Amino acid sequence: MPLLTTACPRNCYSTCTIRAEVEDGRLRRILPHEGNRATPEGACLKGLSYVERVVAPGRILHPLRRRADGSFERISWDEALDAIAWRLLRIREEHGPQAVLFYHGSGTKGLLNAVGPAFWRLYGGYTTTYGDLCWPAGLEATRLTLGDNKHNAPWDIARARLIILWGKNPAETNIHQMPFIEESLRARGRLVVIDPRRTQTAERAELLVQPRPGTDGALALSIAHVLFRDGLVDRPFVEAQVLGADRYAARVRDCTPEWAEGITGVPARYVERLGRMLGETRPATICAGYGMQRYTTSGQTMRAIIALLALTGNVGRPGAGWIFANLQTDIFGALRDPLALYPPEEPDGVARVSIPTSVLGRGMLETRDPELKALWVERGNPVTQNPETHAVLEALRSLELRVVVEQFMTDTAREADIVLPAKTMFEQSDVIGAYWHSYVQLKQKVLEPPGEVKPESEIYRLLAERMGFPGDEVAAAIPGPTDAEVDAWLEAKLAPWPALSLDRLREGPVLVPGHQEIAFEDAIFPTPSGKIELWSEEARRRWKADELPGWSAPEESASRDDAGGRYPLHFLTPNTKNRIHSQFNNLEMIRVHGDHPVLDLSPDDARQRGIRSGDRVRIRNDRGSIEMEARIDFGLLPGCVSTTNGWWIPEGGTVNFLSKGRETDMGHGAAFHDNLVEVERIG
Ligand SMILES: Nc1nc2c(c(=O)[nH]1)N[C@H]1C(S)=C(S)[C@@H](COP(=O)(O)OP(=O)(O)OC[C@H]3O[C@@H](n4cnc5c(=O)[nH]c(N)nc54)[C@H](O)[C@@H]3O)O[C@H]1N2
Ligand SMILES: Nc1nc2c(c(=O)[nH]1)N[C@H]1C(S)=C(S)[C@@H](COP(=O)(O)OP(=O)(O)OC[C@H]3O[C@@H](n4cnc5c(=O)[nH]c(N)nc54)[C@H](O)[C@@H]3O)O[C@H]1N2
Ligand SMILES: [Mo]
Repeated sequence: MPLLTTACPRNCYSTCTIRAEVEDGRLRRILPHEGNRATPEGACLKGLSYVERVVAPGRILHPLRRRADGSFERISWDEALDAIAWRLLRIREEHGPQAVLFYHGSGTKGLLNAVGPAFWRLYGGYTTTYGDLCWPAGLEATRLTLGDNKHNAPWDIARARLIILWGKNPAETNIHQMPFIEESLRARGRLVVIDPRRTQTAERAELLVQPRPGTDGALALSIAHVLFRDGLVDRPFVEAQVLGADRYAARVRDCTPEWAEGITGVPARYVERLGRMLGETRPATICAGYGMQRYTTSGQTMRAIIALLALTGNVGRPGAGWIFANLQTDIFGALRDPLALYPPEEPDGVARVSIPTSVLGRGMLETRDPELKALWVERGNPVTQNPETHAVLEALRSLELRVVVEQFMTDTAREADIVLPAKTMFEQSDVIGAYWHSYVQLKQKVLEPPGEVKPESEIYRLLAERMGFPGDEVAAAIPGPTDAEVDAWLEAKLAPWPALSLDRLREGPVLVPGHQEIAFEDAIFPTPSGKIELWSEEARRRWKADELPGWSAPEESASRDDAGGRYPLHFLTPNTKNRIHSQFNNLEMIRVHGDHPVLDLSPDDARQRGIRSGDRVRIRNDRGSIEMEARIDFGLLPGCVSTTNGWWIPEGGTVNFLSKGRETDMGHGAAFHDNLVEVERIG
């Protein structure tokens, strides 16, 4: 049976290389591909479930139009495209092209994602979003400190003698990292996890440190205090490579472990122990997750954590370093584009970037001159995944035209006037990068799209024709519908890199040309000073932040108590093993592992509220409320409650009804983990 090499383009660290077994036009099995040294085990359960996902009963296979009663009816492509083209032309004439908002989420990676913006530029301009829901505070903190976002190859962590997983839960979110961590443990490496939850990852650690959410900056400053106080700083390294260490020593002089205990709740003796471990164990790797950098002060927090590696000489060496995001495959620019860090600057001046994605709902409602009239959504589920679901729904419902390109009837698709059926990863070829390993991959087409499904590139082409865009400009920007035309478009993008031909990529993943296995081993730090910057003037200039890393309480945190104690619980909404955000939960293969949302509470918090496992509870704050089943979690830090993000509204548990749209201190990220709630039993 034919086995075709392809790769999983989900927004996930692993970006696995896989083999697809196809028989009679059907996807039969997903098998491993050992050509990718980072993911030789093959796909996770989600990846295996693609055999169900591509043919799942709820898959949208035809264009749909909303009826007056809110239900949907099947329409033809001609009807759908005519209706959209006509309304888009009228909106442009009456209000200008920028009355249309083009929104994309992170549903799939690939170079072809660039055809959306290309279409809207041909339309004459559009409004779009800037920033990102996911990782920008950490990206920016890393760029300010080290000059670039890259890290050692995934397998290098096996050489670490000390690994600190700081707010990262790879046993669920990056399962392919765990075998390399195990390898380090087998060679007597040490593992520390810092997380308010006792996660599956923490089960492997010798030490679990549980800070109050949003207080990691204070913990890091205090560890630096111990390093300076006890002479554990790598002086020769710091003198040669680090800017601002002396000023930082002065900054942390009063940040004693007792001071940190008062803020973080972490016993002072643990802070001492962490300081000694970091100061005395070489090489050390700190791997930070993305969950912890979605607070209003997390840019500064991340800078304080990276500083610990600079002070101990753990940069540019095997088994050492800062693992956050490895953007070495970002050679096309476009690879990073879907996750843009800054407001994209449009050289031709046609797009108007006006809405931070972290405040999507309110941003849309407040947009003037022109007001928004239409919305196009692809690869995203903003109703479920963006902060302030109430505001996002209100904003969507205020529009004249909503088009959503989707595979399934998500909360966002259900709000649409017209739903267009989206391809899956198996139904069109594309080239993808990654953000953990450094392989460039061909996500190969292995199936014909089912029903009347069309890839976005074809949808845009058909619309462009109807709307009378200049044919030559369309042909230059958007590939034609045949497989050969798509391949030629991709081949042209790859042309500057002879090592990356499509033929070569068809065989398997290719390490990006110029790949650095040990990041910064050349001691080249592209910062303004050419050194690792603990003192960053750019941090002040660009973000009005202190030049040095520091700590202040997040805007919404129990220690500030702005809500007068009405909302004493930190609401954690982490990711979970068997979904990617709001995807996969509609599949039988996934639902057998959990088909309803559950709220974890510590025994103390539950007892105080008369709650027992299995009770129904309401989680609420001034922004909203949701209801679900309670479960006692003996590993959870008291003062925190936790449920996974990504449940659709009809399932209950859409966590962003309670979150607030706010920007992080750096990078235009979403600080929606600044989120306090109260919980009560309702049955
Ligand atoms: N299976 C699966 N894998 C995924 C994803 C998925 O949805 N499912 N999503 C992908 C994406 S887009 C992302 S962004 C990554 C995210 O990957 P991770 O960062 O690993 O995931 P999260 O669950 O968001 O956060 C990790 C941990 O941070 C902890 N945390 C929260 N607040 C704090 C804090 O203030 N301090 C500390 N120290 N810890 C804190 C949470 O309790 C959680 O256990 O995973 C990627 N991989
Ligand atoms: N409260 C809370 N909210 C969060 C988070 C959190 O930790 N807590 N995490 C945040 C993070 S890290 C992220 S990255 C975001 C993710 O936010 P999103 O990217 O909006 O979330 P997904 O649920 O992955 O939705 C992607 C959608 O794209 C669709 N899709 C997949 N492939 C294609 C395709 O080829 N074409 C089209 N048209 N559609 C496709 C899928 O069916 C799915 O509905 O969520 C954020 N929201
Ligand atoms: Mo993310």
